[in-house]
Amino acid sequence: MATNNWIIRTIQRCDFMLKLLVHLRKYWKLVLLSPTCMMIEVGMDLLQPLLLAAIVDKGVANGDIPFIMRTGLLMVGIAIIGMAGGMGGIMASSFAAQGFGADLRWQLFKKVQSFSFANLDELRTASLITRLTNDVTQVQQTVMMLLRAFVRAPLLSIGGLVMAISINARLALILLVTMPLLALSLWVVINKAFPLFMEVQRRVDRVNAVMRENLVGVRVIKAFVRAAKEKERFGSANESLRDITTRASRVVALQMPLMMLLMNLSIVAIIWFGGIQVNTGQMTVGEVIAFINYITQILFALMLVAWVLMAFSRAKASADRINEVLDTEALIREKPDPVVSKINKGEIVFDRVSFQYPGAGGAPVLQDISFTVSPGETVAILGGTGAGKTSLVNLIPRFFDVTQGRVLVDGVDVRDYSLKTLREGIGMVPQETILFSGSIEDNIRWGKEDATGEEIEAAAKAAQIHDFIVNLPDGYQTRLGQRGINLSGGQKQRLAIARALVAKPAVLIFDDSTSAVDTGTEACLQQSVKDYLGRCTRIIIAQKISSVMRADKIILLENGKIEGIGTHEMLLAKSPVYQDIYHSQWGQEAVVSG
Ligand code: TTP
Ligand code: MG
Repeated sequence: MATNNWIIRTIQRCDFMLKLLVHLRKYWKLVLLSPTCMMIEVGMDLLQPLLLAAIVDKGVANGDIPFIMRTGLLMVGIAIIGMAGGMGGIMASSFAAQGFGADLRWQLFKKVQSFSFANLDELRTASLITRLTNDVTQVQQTVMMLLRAFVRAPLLSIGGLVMAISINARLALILLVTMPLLALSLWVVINKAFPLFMEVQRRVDRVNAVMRENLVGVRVIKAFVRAAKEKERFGSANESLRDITTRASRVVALQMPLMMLLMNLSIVAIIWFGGIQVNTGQMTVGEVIAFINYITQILFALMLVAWVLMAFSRAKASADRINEVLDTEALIREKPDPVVSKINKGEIVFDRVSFQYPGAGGAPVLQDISFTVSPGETVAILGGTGAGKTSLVNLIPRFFDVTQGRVLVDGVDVRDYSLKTLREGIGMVPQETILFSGSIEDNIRWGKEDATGEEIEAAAKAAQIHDFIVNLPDGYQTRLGQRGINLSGGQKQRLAIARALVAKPAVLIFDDSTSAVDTGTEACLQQSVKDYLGRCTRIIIAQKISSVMRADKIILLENGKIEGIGTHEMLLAKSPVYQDIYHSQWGQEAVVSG
């Protein structure tokens, strides 16, 4: 019963690997070639002791030099064939493993691309990076080892056993004692090492996590003079990794001398009993030598198994993390038969929408939101920080799905469009500006791949960034990011606006996109964007009244509920909350732009 459990547990332990090995399917030719080559190598390895025995028994015993030479040459020839087999095996298995790794990375990458925002919130970016690189490499190495050792070890041990028995079955009985002892010692070592290696992997994770946080936040760490504290944190993670690795290595190190002891004891036993048989003429000296050779090969093969099992336990942590990504279901799914018509009017309707972030408890972030934006209208969403403005607009391009109610664009539920149609029809300038490395022109063209030079310039002009760009030494070709220039917050925002403008979508959403732009520039920008876009629906999120007062309609959001809808004048007359905001900002921006 206990054995059964152990076997089941072992199979369950290996299950993670089987799931990944499916990706090897494509390389079946290499996967088959590898053991074939290996068979040649092992076969040659198994022949050598026989020839050695012949040299000793026939050549040396009779002083037959030509025989020794012939057999010696034969041994060299066999060694060369064996080497060729070995090299072929290594090459086949490493090509297969490399291909496997590349495919796995590709699968993971594709999967991540299909993730919705909620998925990405759950599996953090930094962790995904480790999974796509480090973890894949770990598994890839294990696959390579598997391809080699799992074929070599059984071949060598069974082949060795057959040869040993064929030489002298009685002497082979020694193996009956040695093998169980060896298996037992292996079992003990592996059982001790397994949990330790699991812990090693966890602590590697921990070191990675601390390091990632520090690299990402190094500026903040400096600003808050936290370097000493962070060093301490990293130091302790690093030391705990070292400690556990040392412990694991100690256990593994124990295995080698134990094996050697068993092996040497076996050799002593063979020489002892073999010697007796040589004396009585039942066995030759050469046979004893060959026998010792085979026993050594068998024991080494078993050691190889031990190594593979160790590597397996190390790869498990990585494989689990990879499987977790592959098994994650994208939370936003497209309808199998989406609506084909494109978005061109730009009408938006929120129909009794409530929304709660997946996995979040408490009150919904948005409650019972209903409003209509007619084509070509400019609607502003005003509300304090955390009111739910970003959450609200994120529902339009379906970054998240509503919990209740529905969102319609051009009269069609957003869930009925394909994501491509929907998102092509809706332009977005996100609250957090993200630009890519490359030239300024590349970054604007990002919004529309086939944009002409004029289109790019027009968009930049409308975003009030053209004058700045042409004054740069390389103009539109100026590089950003790594080894390029850095932009100020407001410059980045305007570049992101240009990127969204260039595609001229039917609906444009600006999520607090002018927060870092001064009031004067903002007023110009609003006008130029309006002129540029013509009849395009615009949704502008803002916290400043000055940014919204010219809008056709203002939606006042508070704590996820609509507090009031109307023009500036209407709200000023009726809504006490709006009046409060207005008066608190009065004398600042309100005056400047009013
Ligand atoms: P937001 O919708 O981000 O609030 P906001 O855009 O009005 O605020 P700000 O002006 O500062 O940009 O957040 C509303 C609530 O939803 C807030 O309690 C945080 C929560 N939230 C999440 O849980 N997950 C998310 O991805 C986001 C964007 C918000
Ligand atoms: Mg926001």
